Amino acid sequence: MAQPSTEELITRVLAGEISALSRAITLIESSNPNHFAKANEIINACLPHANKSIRIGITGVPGVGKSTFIEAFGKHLSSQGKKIAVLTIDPSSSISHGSILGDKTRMEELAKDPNAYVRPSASGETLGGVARKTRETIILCEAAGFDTIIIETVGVGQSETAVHSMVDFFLLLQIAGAGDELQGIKRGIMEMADAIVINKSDGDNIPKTTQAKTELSRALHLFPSKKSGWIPLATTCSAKTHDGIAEIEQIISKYIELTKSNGYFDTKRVEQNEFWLLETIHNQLQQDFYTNSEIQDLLEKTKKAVQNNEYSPFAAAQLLLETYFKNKP
Ligand SMILES: Nc1nc2c(ncn2[C@@H]2O[C@H](COP(=O)(O)OP(=O)(O)OP(=O)(O)O)[C@@H](O)[C@H]2O)c(=O)[nH]1
Ligand SMILES: [Mg+2]
Repeated sequence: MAQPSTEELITRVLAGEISALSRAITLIESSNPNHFAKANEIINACLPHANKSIRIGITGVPGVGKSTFIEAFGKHLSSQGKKIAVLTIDPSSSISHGSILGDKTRMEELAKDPNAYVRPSASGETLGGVARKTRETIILCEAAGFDTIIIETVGVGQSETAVHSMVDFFLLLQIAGAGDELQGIKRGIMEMADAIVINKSDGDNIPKTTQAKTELSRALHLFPSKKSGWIPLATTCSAKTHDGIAEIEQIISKYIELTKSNGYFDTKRVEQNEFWLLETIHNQLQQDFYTNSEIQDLLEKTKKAVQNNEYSPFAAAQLLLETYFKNKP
């Protein structure tokens, strides 16, 4: 099949055509340098049509029910005529493989929904790479008419920070009785959360989740107040029975209403754009530096010299940087 021209692809993405959207995202994800210019052209054309959605980040340790929750929440939004794009950030998926397939199967119903689009993250990438591509994918999805963007990330490592810096609302999913230790919840992640939702609040589990909600609500009040003016809250839900799902939508709506009226919503997006501008520069500079073959050789040698106390780390760094910049046009 002939490849559509970039212009045609743009027209079709803007018309909300899913196959064109998928193709454009594949161009963004491609590591083929010939695709960079095309991808950038598409992103630039989409930018004026982007920015109109609500972006929601969902995190929580493996097995907490993120995918099941997103399916329930997504169906709920879809039933009101909303258009939902679900992206996942999983920098480890190239190693663990299973996740991508797992997510697809677990969100089967949502993936079939005409109002929804489910797209797992690019595999075989560093977090920096995945994050940049996801940011750009958000733009394309918004331009294609999706009004709610949901980003799922595994609750381990640095990926929450990356997701937090690309969403409006950050939701932490937990289960009751596992203990913070077990759930790998670092204080930093709790502080980032705009809401903590205790999932699996069904059957015999309800008393435990209700108690966890009370304890968490108390703990959340001890956290420093947020720039958004929003006080994070704890609630319960069951992704299985859909109990509490509608309430979570209301919580998010209230947050959006508050932050749009006090200006924080726009300020945060401006700050996020600045963050990604600098982040991309840092990433590319680093990559260019460390993949330079002369630098790679010299770095090995200087590492040894530093180990043997022949060079101070600072003098060695200086030497490396001077060598790097000398060869730049
Ligand atoms: N009882 C009950 N089980 C649930 C609920 N939500 C999810 N589960 C089950 O918990 C298991 C894990 O759910 P997933 O949605 O795959 O969890 P996840 O957080 O996306 O997991 P990873 O993608 O591996 O990080 C599945 O067996 C679900 O059926 C719930 O609300 N109640
Ligand atoms: Mg999942």
